[in-house]
Amino acid sequence: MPQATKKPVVIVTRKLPDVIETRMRELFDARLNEDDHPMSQADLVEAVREGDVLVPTVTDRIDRAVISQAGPNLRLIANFGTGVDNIDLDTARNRSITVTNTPGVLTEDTADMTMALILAVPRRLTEATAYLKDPRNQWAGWSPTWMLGQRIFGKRLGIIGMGRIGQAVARRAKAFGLQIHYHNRRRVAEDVEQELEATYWESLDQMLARMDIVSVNCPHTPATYHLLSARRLKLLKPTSFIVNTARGEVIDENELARLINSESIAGAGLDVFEHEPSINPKLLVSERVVALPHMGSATLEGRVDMGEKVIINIKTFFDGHAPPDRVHPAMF
Ligand code: 8YV
Repeated sequence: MPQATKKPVVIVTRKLPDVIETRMRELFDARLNEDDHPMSQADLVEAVREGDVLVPTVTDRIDRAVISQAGPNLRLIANFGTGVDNIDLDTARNRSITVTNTPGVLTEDTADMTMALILAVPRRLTEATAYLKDPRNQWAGWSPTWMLGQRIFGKRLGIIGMGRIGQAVARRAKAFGLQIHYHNRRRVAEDVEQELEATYWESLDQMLARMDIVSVNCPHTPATYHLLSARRLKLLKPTSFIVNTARGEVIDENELARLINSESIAGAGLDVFEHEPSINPKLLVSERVVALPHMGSATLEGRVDMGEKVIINIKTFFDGHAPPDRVHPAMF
């Protein structure tokens, strides 16, 4: 453990909210990214060679090649984000580097965005707005048969991943009259199931074939990579919609694009993509896809809360305690 008197060198890979950066400057020897340029793999290697702590985000690939070049002082990777699929946890553990994340504080914002997509796709919100704003169009006025979408109330929502965010989505969806179904590694506690009136499906395949809307809310791990594979996507009803605010890698994106364009799936609301920032162009051109640039947790309050969690994790670690949001590789 470094001397208590020496401020730890904390290298932050992206620009964070001002209030967080100010506090980091006070507490740590903070090296900040003023102009928010994404760091290259070479920059990241340089950072782990010099720092006591690295604070990466989802845009940084902290893989084996980076971690294995870490200097002797690097003791902590304090991720600014909940998902840790950007970090090679096994290599970090082998090098005795602690990894922390920021769970809990982005649950409600991400669930709001999920709900927004659950409403936006079947009710054709972005398609209708784009129509009105396009100067080539002249709206002829209301019509009883124009821009019809699908009713939300009474439909079946299948949530994949019933953790904090999945449950927060279920609470909202229930209030909109959706019937809640879910698939999870483990069945959730009985009182939670009762509160949400949720039906558990041990078989993801069976659930998929019966849902009207499917929402992906599980982390990306080796076990969930392409969980919605080409085979499973084909189980969906042609009238069904998919929403993903978790990680693009959980869905076979090429196959999803193909099935949407061939009208084998009714549409998708996507906040995340398999090869961010690249997006399959077939998804972008489809009227039946609502695409967002990974902004599920993009509220000012959420980003400040995430920054505070990062600070608490670093501070506790250097005060000699176990940081509250320590990530154990077995959890993922
Ligand atoms: C964050 C997220 O914006 O926390 C996560 O896992 O997906 C996002 O909401 C991002 O990860 C920040 O690094």
